[in-house]
Amino acid sequence: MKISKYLKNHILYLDGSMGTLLQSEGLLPGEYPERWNISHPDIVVGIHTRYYDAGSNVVLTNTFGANSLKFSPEELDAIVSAAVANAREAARRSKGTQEKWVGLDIGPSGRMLKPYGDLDFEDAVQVFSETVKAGVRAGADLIFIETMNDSYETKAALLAAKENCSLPVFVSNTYGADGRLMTGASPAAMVAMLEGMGADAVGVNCSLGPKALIPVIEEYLRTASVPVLCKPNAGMPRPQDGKTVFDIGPEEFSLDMADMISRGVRIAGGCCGTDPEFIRRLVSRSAGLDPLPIVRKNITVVSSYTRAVEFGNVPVLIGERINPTGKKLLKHALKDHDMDYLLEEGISQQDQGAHILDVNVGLPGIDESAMLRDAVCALQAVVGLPLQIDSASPGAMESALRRYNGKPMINSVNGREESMRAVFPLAKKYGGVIVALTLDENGIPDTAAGRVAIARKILATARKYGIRKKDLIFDPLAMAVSASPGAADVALESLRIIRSSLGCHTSLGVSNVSFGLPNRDMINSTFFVMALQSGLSAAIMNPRSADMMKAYRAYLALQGKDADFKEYLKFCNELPEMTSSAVATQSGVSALPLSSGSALQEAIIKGLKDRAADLAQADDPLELINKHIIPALDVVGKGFEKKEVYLPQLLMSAEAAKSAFEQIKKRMPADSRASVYKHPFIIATVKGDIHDIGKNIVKLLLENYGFPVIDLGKDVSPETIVNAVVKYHAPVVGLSALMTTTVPAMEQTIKLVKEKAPWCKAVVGGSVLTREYAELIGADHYAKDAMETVRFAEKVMS
Ligand code: B12
Repeated sequence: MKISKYLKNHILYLDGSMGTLLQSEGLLPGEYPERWNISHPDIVVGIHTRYYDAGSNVVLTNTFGANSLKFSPEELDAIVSAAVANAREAARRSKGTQEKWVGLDIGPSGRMLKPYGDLDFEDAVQVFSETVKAGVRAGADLIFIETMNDSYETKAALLAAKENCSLPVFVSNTYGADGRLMTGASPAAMVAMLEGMGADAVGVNCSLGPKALIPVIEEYLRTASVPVLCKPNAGMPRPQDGKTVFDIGPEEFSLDMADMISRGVRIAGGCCGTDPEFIRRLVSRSAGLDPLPIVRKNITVVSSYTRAVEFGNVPVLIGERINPTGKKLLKHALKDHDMDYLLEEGISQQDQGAHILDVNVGLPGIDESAMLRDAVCALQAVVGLPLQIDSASPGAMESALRRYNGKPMINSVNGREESMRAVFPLAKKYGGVIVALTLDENGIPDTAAGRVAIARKILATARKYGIRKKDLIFDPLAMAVSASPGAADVALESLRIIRSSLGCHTSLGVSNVSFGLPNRDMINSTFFVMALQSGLSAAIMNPRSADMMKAYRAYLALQGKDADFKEYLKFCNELPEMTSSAVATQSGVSALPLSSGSALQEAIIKGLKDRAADLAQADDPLELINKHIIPALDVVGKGFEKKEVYLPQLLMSAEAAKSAFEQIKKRMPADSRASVYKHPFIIATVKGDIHDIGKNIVKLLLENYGFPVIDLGKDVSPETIVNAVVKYHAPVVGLSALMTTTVPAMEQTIKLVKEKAPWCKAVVGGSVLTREYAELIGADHYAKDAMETVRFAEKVMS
């Protein structure tokens, strides 16, 4: 039977953990479990058989880490085909009479994707494609992508599956205690993206124990129209007597999972710490439960890498400023590939309250495909808002949709056959909410009835491509009233009919209405309110226009959509600072202060690399570091701690700080006294820690003061550090650690230095350390900053 058909009326049971069971059979730490498919097939078949015997409908192949980054193409193929054969053999051997399938298991690649890692998105797609193709050749029944903690990598894996097979694809993510993926995505954002791309089931695995996952699962159940899966750990893992243990046993697990099923979960299994007994109890405990129906949610939603924006709650504001039409400075920026300019436009619209950003980079003589892709990649790295990808070129549209980290808005399709033929397949493949313009081969109808007829035609054609009504937003086109006095009325009437008769959401480029008239914002803001009153769901507008934002805030307050007038009052407080409408139509650069200090901090906080480098100009480099770079990173670090900033943003800030630092470095010539010292100062960030900005500053200042420095880099083992100390007979070793979890590695290194190189002094630093703590772990000195390190080096080395 097809698994999708089975899911209509049944609960589907998965298996439990594989890794722990292989370890108990003798798998050694560091050994690749995937190789056991070939070297120990009986053990692997035995484990799968126990799961089928326990009642699993799906067992996942032992291929979690089987990818072309770890294995040669030949070995990958051999592993995957053995793995599928092992699972198939287990299905044959098992006495269980339930329906059985073999799922090709795909875990994360083990590398981070750009911009926060070094793996290119397309390379990641390629890596997952190889595994998918091998799985299909070997005869897997479905693809199971799991334990993904980054939305972008999840997209790469799902795209690889969709491009290389027609098997069902289940996608499971791993959430932290904050209810988000490591890179920041909320459950609603993940559901939006994955469903948009056609995942057949979505859900959660690993992460935490079942109870702690309830809020995440509830959000999946609220938003997903496909079956929701849950495959938790047996509680939180913790170390005990050198072993990893879990708090929850099979009985409690089965009770918790039965609760999940009665909430609506349709696919259930276990992850780390679970075994066949957990699955047996889960199956018997939930045997009498009727599966809840899977309900279509009809939520119109777009997403960025962190958040989902749903239509229908409050009217959605789509910032229109990233569009070169009539903007000289933006045209120049695009021609110069000046991404920081675009980013500032994006950030300033976000600051003013936009929910989504329109991105249009179409210019004659420009490679629009490359530019739109680059603009989308740059924007999504620093701006947390979903993007509306705006292009008339299907090629450019596809290059941007591919790289987009979420479910975008697609601007636009229209009633022309040619347009629908080009846009709908893209929307079907990559997901997205499509803005549909009510015009066709005969132009724009003069009447509301004519425009609504085109909307109906677009809806019917979209259905043929498998695109549902909820993923279309109609723009009935606001024409200039100066050219046609009835234009506003026709647009408003169209809005009313589309909302009430077709039940679809609507959008309008509001400012078109005022072309040719003076004081345009006056007309625009009044028309905006009239449109909102007529059922407008989203407006493409200028969020930096005070008039437009006044109208919007007042409208929400009057509609009772602003609890306790919170947003209204906040807006009133900020109003005096807001640029006037006239100024707001100029470039985004003006929004940032241009004087050195705070502008540099702001550039770092916002992750603007080139701008940070430009601003890192001052006579006193140390002051620049201490008063601007470090405080800016502190702001970001605190935001990260409070879960207001996510890893990708932290990374962009670090990149901006580094580029400022590079500038400073260029202007600090090394001291000529270098030759005075016979032995070098050795410096490193300790094992497990990749923070190196502070360490690099210390190094720079030491060199500036004439000390020869050997920098061993970051994530350096105690042995490597000690070997260098001995080799160079270094009088001082400087160690950096920024995380509580890496201070033990620092302690270990100091111990080894004292043992193998007793002459060498250890000076330590990094934001988690204190003088007392440094003493406790045996350091000779704690230096709170780079200058203090220099003073210590002078004392010891001179
Ligand atoms: C930038 C940054 C990053 C960047 C690092 C980029 C890079 N190339 O360094 C990226 C994005 C990669 C990153 C990753 C992570 N980070 Co981080 N990161 C930061 C951040 C915001 C700033 C650090 C920094 O560069 N500060 C500026 C420098 C100049 O200051 P400094 O290092 O303290 O250096 C000064 C002194 O301490 C001293 N000093 C420094 N080194 C040395 C060495 C010697 C020998 C001496 C004598 C003195 C000395 O002199 C320096 C100059 O005055 C901090 C928050 C913060 N404010 O500290 C979090 C922070 C350190 N990160 C944190 C975390 C949790 C992580 C991640 C685990 C996140 C994740 N979930 O993946 C990963 C860690 C990966 C790993 N295995 O290391 C936590 C650590 C929490 C803790 N207490 O353990 C922090 C504190 C953020 C937070 N508040 O939660 N991070």
